[in-house]
Amino acid sequence: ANGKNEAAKLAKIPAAANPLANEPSAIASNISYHVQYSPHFSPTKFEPEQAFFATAESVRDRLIQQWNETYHHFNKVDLKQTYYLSMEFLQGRTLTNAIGSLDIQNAYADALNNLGHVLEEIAEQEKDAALGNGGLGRLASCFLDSMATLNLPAWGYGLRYRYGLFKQKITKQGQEEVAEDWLEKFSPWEVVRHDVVFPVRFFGSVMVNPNGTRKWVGGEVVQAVAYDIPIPGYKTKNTISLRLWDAKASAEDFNLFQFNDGQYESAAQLHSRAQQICAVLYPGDSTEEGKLLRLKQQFFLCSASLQDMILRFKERKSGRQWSEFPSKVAVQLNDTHPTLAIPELMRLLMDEEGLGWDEAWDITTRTVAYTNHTVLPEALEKWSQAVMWKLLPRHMEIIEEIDKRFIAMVRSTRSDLESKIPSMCILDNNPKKPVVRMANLCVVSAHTVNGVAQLHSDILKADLFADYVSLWPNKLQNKTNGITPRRWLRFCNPELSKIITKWLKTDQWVTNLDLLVGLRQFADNTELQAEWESAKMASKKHLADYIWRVTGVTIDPNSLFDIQVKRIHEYKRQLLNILGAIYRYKKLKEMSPQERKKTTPRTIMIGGKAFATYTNAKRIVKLVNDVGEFVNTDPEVNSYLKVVFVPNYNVSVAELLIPGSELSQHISTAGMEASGTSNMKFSLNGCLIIGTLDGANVEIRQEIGEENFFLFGAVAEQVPKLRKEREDGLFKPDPRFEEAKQFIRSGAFGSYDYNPLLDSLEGNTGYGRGDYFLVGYDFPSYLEAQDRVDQAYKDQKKWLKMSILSTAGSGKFSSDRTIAQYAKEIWNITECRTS
Ligand code: NBG
Repeated sequence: ANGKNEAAKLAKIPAAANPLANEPSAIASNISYHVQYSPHFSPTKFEPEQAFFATAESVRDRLIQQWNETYHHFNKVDLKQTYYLSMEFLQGRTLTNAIGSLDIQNAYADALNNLGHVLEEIAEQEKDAALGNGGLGRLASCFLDSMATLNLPAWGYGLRYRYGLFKQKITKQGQEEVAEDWLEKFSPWEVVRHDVVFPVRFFGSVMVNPNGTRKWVGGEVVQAVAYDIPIPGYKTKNTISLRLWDAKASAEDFNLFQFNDGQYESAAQLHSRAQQICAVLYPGDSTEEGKLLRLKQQFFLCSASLQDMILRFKERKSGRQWSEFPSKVAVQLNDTHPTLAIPELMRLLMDEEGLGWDEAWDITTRTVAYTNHTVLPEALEKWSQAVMWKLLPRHMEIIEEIDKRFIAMVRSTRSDLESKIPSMCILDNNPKKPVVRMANLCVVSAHTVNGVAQLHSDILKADLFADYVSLWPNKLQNKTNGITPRRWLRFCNPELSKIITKWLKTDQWVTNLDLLVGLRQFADNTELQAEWESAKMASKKHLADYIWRVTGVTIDPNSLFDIQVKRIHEYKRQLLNILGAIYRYKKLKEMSPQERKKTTPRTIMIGGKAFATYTNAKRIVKLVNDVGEFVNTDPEVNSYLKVVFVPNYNVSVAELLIPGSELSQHISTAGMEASGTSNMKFSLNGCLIIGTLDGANVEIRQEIGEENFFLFGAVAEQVPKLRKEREDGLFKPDPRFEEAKQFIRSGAFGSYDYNPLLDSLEGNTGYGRGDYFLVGYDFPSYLEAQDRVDQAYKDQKKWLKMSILSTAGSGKFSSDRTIAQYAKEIWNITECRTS
């Protein structure tokens, strides 16, 4: 279908009696209304892009109705509400998810057909909203989906970055970063709230009032403006909000005098400074960048969100006691990025509302909870005290006082912890580099701290936060991550979903994922296996088409599709994968044609973005591309092995890759990946995992059964000892490892200098001496696990059974389960259904 120049025809569509009805004719009329009366393009065209915006606006009309009702209902019932504070939300596209949640896919598909378009094509017009880096941001988005679906009174709060995560271009030099303009035209999903505006101050000084109370004054004040995005629950009226703050200066900040004097830039200086705040998403994911601006962003999010919560608390019922606050408001800090919510809530309660320290502290600590997402030391935020004093002088006073009181409390109640105080307290006063340790501030102030998978929480307990656990034995909890089964199975893999519904005789699994276990009894059933296989094959073909379109590489849908997609990081060990691929190539070359025919053909796909200044990560991207070019053009082996770098990995690309995957790699050094969440997505879609005992892999393996998981590698407890042995020169590398490295050093993949990367596997890595991530140690067991994969794939019946059992065992990893646990065990909130 082609809707070229059909805009004129749209005008002839009769207006529906109820344009919000869900019949295709009403939908078509609603879409046509938007083309004519909220036109964003010249009036003659109705091509896919215009059709997307008009369609999205018609969906938004439907959402707004439910959304308003939900808001009024929450307001009236006035239950305790959760506010999920996150510097990142990786929403991806919205259209398919929204009409799927409203359960009107078919009507929309029909309506668009009548208008000369195909729904899937229209959906692909949408740009991803990539306001996040990776797992942490995507988790926040999955959580919103579950909060809405579970009818929980909960909202997300974040920032409206003008430019989200960069777009990755692959050139001869490797990765190139390009700004991703998700707001280039506009986003049909956001609604600006001109009446929701709060002032946020930076810099300035602290004034002492005659009565001894203190007030933060002066500095510069920026306005935070709310942009709301509706988050529909699945097949429920409840539609909650993701509130994103944008920064703007007020009219008084525009210096008309200077402007008239021709000093245009300085006249608008405050305006451009305000604009900088939400200009770009800062790289999270284990880097230390951006300092002052990043700190400004963090405070901006915290201050605006808390002012909004406090206003709502007051408005919902006038004259109520402050002591009620923690029974109406739960604040969840997504990692340490929004830690400033703690001193900001203290400040607002004391300096603006007139409460005393003890009451403010009691309220704050009963309101705030903190999730830790990493044990990597470089990702544990530490802010320079000097920078903090400058930007947030009043907050530094408050942080000092929290620290002083904490130390006094430990001294008076737990003299046995005296020697631990220097590492437990908040301010690190090392004269060389005095810093505020944000994780410590969180643990000291939050009522609950949680890790994101059992192993990770155990490591936090035993290691990073061990002394706090001895002080507060019940503060630390585990909440194993989850993913939304709507986006990550129901909508991205409709083929497989249909089969599941058929065999379970219900589609209730979409909101009760534990029901998937009902597939276990059919895992051997040849009829199910045949259906399963053909769904997988269809997805593989679809994926092969995509790969051809974006890379020009032809891949064979009959080969084993083996995928590793995630941010490029040394601890995630994409290097282990590519070294394994190189070794496989070398063995294939040594074989006779007859021998080769007996091997299992493989297509290895690797994708992910490297942070712009992370040199080794960028070298890895380049290496994968070079290996691909070399292997894929070798006619002797390229029907048995292909290596493809999938460019610009993002949420939408994931939705395409995951259904077509058969094996996926989750191969981090044990103890380093806090949880991982793509492992859950792959497993849910019947993809087998090759992996280490790390993060949520441990629990996935437990749930789907050891025999359905290709395990290899050192376990977390061994790691320190192995690192020590490596440092002491006691490690004897396997000859296969040496052979693969040597092949790269020989220059087989071109003239690029890979020596620094290879040296990180031997000498000094900057992390400590020698192969810190233990690629060498794990290499032999990795190859052996890969042999088991090849063997298993030869027996397709067995493979299909394992695949079915993977899906059947994935029920636990629904974010509905995770969120229900947060709601009950941390937030103490209950359902609030809009009828
Ligand atoms: C990441 C971890 C992942 C985890 C996600 C979501 C950060 C700081 N942490 O293992 O690396 O799955 O958080 O919890 O981005």
